Amino acid sequence: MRINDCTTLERDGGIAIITVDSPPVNSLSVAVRKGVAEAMMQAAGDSAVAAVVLICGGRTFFAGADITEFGKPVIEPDLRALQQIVEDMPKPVIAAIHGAALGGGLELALVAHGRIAVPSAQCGLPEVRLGLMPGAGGTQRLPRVVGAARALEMMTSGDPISAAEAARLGLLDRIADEGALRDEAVAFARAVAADGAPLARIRDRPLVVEQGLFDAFREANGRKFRGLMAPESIIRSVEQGIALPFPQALENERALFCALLEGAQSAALRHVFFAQRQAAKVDAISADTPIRPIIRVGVVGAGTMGGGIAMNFANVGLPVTIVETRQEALDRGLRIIRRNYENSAKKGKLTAEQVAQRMACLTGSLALEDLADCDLVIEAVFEQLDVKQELFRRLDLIAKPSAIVATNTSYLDIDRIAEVTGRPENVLGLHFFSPANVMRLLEIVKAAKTDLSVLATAVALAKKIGKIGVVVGNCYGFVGNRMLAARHAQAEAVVTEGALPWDVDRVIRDFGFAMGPFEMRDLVGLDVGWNRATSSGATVREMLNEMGRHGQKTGGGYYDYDEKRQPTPSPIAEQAVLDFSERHGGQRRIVSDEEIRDRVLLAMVNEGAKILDEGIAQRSSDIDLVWINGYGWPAYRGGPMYWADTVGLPVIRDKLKALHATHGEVFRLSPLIERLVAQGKDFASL
Ligand code: T1G
Repeated sequence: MRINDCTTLERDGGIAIITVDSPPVNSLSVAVRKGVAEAMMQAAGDSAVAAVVLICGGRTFFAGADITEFGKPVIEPDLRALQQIVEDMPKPVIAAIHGAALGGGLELALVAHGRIAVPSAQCGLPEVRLGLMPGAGGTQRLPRVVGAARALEMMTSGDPISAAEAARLGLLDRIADEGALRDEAVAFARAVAADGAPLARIRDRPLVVEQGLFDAFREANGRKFRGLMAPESIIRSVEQGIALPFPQALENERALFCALLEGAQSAALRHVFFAQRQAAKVDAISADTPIRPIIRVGVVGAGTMGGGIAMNFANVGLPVTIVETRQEALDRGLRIIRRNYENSAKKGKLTAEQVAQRMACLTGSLALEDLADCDLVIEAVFEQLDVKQELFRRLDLIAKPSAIVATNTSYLDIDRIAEVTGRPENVLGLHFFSPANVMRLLEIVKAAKTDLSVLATAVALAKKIGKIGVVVGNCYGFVGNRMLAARHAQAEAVVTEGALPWDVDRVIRDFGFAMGPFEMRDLVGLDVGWNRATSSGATVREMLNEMGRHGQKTGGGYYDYDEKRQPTPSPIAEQAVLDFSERHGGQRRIVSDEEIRDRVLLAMVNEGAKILDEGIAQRSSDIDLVWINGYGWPAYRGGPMYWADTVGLPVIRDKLKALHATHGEVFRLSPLIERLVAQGKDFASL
């Protein structure tokens, strides 16, 4: 019988089967909670029912609380009330899991009296990724099943575990055959009912915790948890819960959860969660925009970028032909790829078989002609327009007519590259970030003539290879590097005026970045984009390069590095700064941390506003994703445009106007900010 729009209650002999089907992911919305509660109570009152199976339709078991309900008044029954109904049922309840039991979904399964899943299922408590923590008993029940140490790892990483691992840990009681979940769950329920044993509740299990676990865990993860509130709340909930009666431990957990829910970090991370899903929705692309099949991929260039790019496709089983001009460069590139995979295998992230499978997808060649049957060719050659144009002329003659030809350029004008081919509609930018096999961001750059089916294909391909694909327009630096240029101009300006590089890095690191602009420059290499032939000491960076100080790779740049690459401010770099200031900046002065932060971050926000106004980015949250996933903007601050909204655009406007008055044109206020303030709106309203 139908209980409500998303819940049905059926009988299979003495077994009641409650099925929830609430697309897209069976999140525990009001309707789902009401439906399951009502069905449970009917099953409880039905003397012909000996046990209950709780199962979901669609692609997954309950994927957690309904995130869209957060911040709204709670409508009963809330999740904990539903859990109480299940846990207090007078007859066994079996949770039957496929897809993923996540967050509140797993917490609901934990109050059932048994859990069965198909081999492909996953179980996890990913709340920490939303700046939250399990708020429905997860911090109290999971440790009672898998042990406190493993539970802390799962809850503070948010990583789900496989059904096999869950079964090994005792989180699952049985594994069903794929496609037989319902039948095997019914059989399991029937067996439990027939057994007639008292109904075991996880809450009644003892919790044994090794001495010193919590402080050791804090110590081991201090760097990873830096700036984040949720991990500490999770640890505290488990730690404090030990000494409390279970009901009080649940109340303590709830109080910690609510504090996070009402906090700024969770609001920002929930913004990022939805922003990631929004990014794939491109206004110009409709559901019926054709997506081209990408069966074979070609990569030109086996250097750092080309090799990393190629790995993304090999990772998902796509055959990739990598072309180089010299055998030793090709061999070196393939050797580095293999080494990367083998390092992952050493860390347990890949099996030896997976390494072999991925290497088998890669074919090296010295002939562009070997790319003739590729559906997509990506070039990652020297960042010089004439070099790329010449390559595109050749590729245009070799690649099949339907092939998409993409450039990985960071700054060059893609229209100038497309125009040398006879297929500008099949040309776009696929801007990967180094290391390309690790960084999740992919800027998908639409050139003037890029066909929409090519764009749609790139958006779908980004999801397939696990990238966060953000569609951006064709301008100098697109979105990320254009704002990076604005940031760096101010970082260098404040150093010329009186600050030192390590002052700027400290301020930016204290804001939440993993490293500051000068540390990042040393890491990437000061000589990237530097030309010895034309270098004339025109910037501190040129001065350092001319001294042979190219950053970490030469043991010194702005910082000196020891054998473990630990940085210390370099007296040589400091002298270069002072000399440069004397030549260009006049009298040095104290530059406050607040001024450094405002100038560096507001220059980025102002540039982001111009990018929006020019239509280079479709929405402000796309810009947030670019900076979080490409440049390390702290996700718990939501991204530059989200952060500006939290500061308040009127404040941003006034600060920019003041900076414009003191530092000139570079801070001229974006008209978009002026308009939004006048309308009482913010970036998110666009
Ligand atoms: N609530 C509401 N909507 C959700 C949702 C959720 N929990 N999860 C996904 N969606 C939407 C998503 O916005 C998108 O919408 C569509 O579903 C498909 O998602 C008390 C408090 C389940 C692994 O953190 O990890 O429980 O864009 O594109 O790639 O302790 O969604 O189509 O309109 O991601 O196949 C904990 C979050 C919540 C899981 C599927 N649970 N979701 O991935 O599809 S807090 C989570 C995911 C909680 C308790 C606490 C993934 C997925 P639209 P998708 P996918």
